[in-house]
Amino acid sequence: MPAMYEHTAYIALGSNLQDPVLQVNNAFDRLDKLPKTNVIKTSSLYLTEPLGYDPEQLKSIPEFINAVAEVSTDLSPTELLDAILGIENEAGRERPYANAPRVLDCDLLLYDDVVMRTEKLILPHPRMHLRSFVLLPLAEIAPKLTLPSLTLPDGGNIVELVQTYLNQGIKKLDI
Ligand code: PH2
Ligand code: MG
Ligand code: MG
Repeated sequence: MPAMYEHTAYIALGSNLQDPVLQVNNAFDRLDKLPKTNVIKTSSLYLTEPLGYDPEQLKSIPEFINAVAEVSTDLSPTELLDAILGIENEAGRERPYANAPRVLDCDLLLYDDVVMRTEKLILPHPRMHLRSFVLLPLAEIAPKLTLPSLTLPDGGNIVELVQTYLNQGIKKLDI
């Protein structure tokens, strides 16, 4: 699908509850149905080990399905954020504690070259460059992407960045 709108944004999707493959595929559909927004590209789905939990917690955290979508949009960054939080809520997202297992997490990674830091939204996403479950699917659909260097330790090209994290457990699914 060609870009129909002014702006390009990348959104990371993650799920580790209630049929994660279905949840992520549904999220692709919901993104495409947002006003003034079209999905341009979707990555493969990746089965990923939970990252950022202590060893005791890990025993009770299911593996994730992660993916990234590129969208073309005329929504502003905050409008797009509100829209994707709406998609999380429709999927039945609950937040009992930080990083709790979730039916759907939608994180706005990048919006054009916008660099911003408000209470509600930080762009680029402040942890995206540390996470294979974001970088690998992003590199798959946007290998030429260069991240706004201001916020990154080493800036640079997404494909180079991803090499650092290939030891984080991640497996591309053939579906
Ligand atoms: N999301 C987190 C914390 N850890 N690990 C994986 N593998 N995938 C995620 O989406 C994920 C995570 C917080 O949002
Ligand atoms: Mg997240
Ligand atoms: Mg989130």
